[in-house]
Amino acid sequence: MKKNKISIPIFVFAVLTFSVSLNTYSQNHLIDLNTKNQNKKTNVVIIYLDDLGYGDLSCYGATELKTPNIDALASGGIKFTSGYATSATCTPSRYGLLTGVYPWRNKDARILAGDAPLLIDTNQRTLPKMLLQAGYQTAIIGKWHLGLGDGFVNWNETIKPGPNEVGFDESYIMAATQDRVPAVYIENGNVVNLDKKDPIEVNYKKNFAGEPTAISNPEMLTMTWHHGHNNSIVNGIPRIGFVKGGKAAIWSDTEMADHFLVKAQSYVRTHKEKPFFLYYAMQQPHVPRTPHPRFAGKSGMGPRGDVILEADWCVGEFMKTLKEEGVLENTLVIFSSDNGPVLNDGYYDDAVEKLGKHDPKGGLRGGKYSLFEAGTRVPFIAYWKGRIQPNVSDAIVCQMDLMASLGKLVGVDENTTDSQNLLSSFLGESKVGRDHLIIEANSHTALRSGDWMMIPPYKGNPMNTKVNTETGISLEYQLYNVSNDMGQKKNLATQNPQKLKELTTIFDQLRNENKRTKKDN
Ligand code: NG6
Ligand code: CA
Repeated sequence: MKKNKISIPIFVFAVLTFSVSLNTYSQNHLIDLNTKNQNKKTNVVIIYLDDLGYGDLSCYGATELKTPNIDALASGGIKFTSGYATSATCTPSRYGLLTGVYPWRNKDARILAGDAPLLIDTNQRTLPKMLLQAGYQTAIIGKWHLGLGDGFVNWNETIKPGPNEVGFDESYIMAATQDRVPAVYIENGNVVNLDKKDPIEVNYKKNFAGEPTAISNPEMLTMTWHHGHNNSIVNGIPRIGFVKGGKAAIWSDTEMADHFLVKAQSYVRTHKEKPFFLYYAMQQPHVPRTPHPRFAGKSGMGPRGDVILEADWCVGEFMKTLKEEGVLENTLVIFSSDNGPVLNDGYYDDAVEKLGKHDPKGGLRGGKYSLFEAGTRVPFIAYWKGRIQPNVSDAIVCQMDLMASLGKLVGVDENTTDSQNLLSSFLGESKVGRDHLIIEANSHTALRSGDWMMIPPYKGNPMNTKVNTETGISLEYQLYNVSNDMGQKKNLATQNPQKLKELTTIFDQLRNENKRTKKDN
C-alpha cells in the first residue's frame, strides 16, 4: 500500500518532468536554430564615462552615492580592481581605446581644442575598423574629442575626416567636450539643425566682433567660471573658445544625457538584426555639470553627484533596451571611464563645497591630470549576461587591450604591439592580466608592474593648483607597492633599490622599443 501511494506521485512527477524538458528542449533547439540561421556574432557595447573616478560608484566603495544600475553590471559581471585608462586625460585615453596604441607614441595626443584636426590617421588601424572587417555595424554616440577635419573646419559643410573616416559607419557626436564650442551635435559629419542662413564660425584664438564673452558680459552667466572657461557664452554657460552663429543648432545642456540615451536606444532597436558595435561615450561627470531637472539636487552633493546619478540612470535605461530588444544575452558590455576624477575643473559648481564624505578617488592618490593612480585607475567592468560568471578580478587590464581582445572574440587576428589579448580575463576565465603597463599624464609616463608603480623623476610642479590635485611629479624616483599601499603614501625607492632598478629597466625598454611616429601607424 505504502509503495503504491508513493509511486503514483512519482509517476505524475516523472511525466511532468519529461514534458517540461521536452518543451525546454524544443525551445532551446529553436533558439539554436535561430542563432545558426542568423549566424549572429556577439554585439559589443562600450559605455565610456568622462572623468568618473575609481571611487565614484557604490560598487567601487562609494557610500554617499548610490549607483544601482552600474552596480548591477559589476555584480553580474567582472569588476576589475586594476583597470586602467591609458592616460589621465580624455583625448589620449580615447586614442588608446580606439587604436590600441599607447598615446605617448603620438606627440599630438593631448587634450585637443574644439577645432583641432583629426588625431587618428585615416590609414591607421582602429577598433571600429577591425569590427567592420568582422562584419559588424559600428557607431559612436556621444563625446568624440579626437579632432575633426584637416585643421580648417567649415562647420557649415560636411566635416571630414572624422569618426566616419576611421571606422564608424554611423556617428552622432559632440565634437570635443561640453565646455568647448561649438555646442552642437554632429551627425555623420553634419551639424544637426543647422540653419544655413545663420552659419557657425568658431575661433579658438580670438573673439568675433561684438559677440559677448564671460569677461565682457558677466550678467549673462548662469554658471560662474573659476579658471579658463571665460570665452563665449552659450546657454548662459561660459565656454572655452569663441563662436558665432548657428543658434538653431545649439544643444540643450540639461537634455544632453537624455538625448544621447535616446540615440543609443534607437541605434540598438534599428541595428539589432545584425551584429553591432556601439561606443556610447557619455558626457558625465565632466564640466559643465548640467543635470536634467529630474536629477538636480538629488545627490545632495551638488551637480557633480547629480550627474553621476543621471549617468547611472541612463545606463539602467540602456540596459533595459538591450533586454527589451532581446539582445541582452548576446551583448558584451564594457563599462569604464576615460580618466580619474576632478572636483573644480574650471567652474564654481559646489563640487568641492558639497563633497561631504564622498571620496571620488576611492582611496587612490592624485586625480585627473595626475601620474598618481587616481589619474588612470578607473572603474572597469565587463558584463555579458549568461556568458560571464560574476567575479572580481585584480588582473591589470587597460582599455587599450580591448583592440586585441575583441579581435580575438570576433576572429580577427590583430597584429598589435601595445594592445594585449586579455579576452579570457575580460570574460572572467582567467585572472591573469598584463605584467606591465605604462600610464601617461600630461606627456609624462610611469610604470605599473605587478604590485608596483614607479614614477621616474620629472621637473615640474608637484601640485596642479588650479584643480587642487597632486600631479605625481617629483625630482626624485618614486616607487610604491600599490597592492598594500593603494594611497601611494610610502615611497620605497631608497629602501628598495633592487625593485627600483628592475622597474626602471623595464620602463626604459618599453618606452624605447617599437618607437613609431604618427606616420608609421
Ligand atoms: C582643460 C580644461 C578642463 C577640461 C579639460 C579637458 C581649462 C582651464 N581647463 O583644458 O576644464 O575641459 O581641458 O578634459 O580650460 S578632458 O576630460 O576632456 O580631458
Ligand atoms: Ca575626461
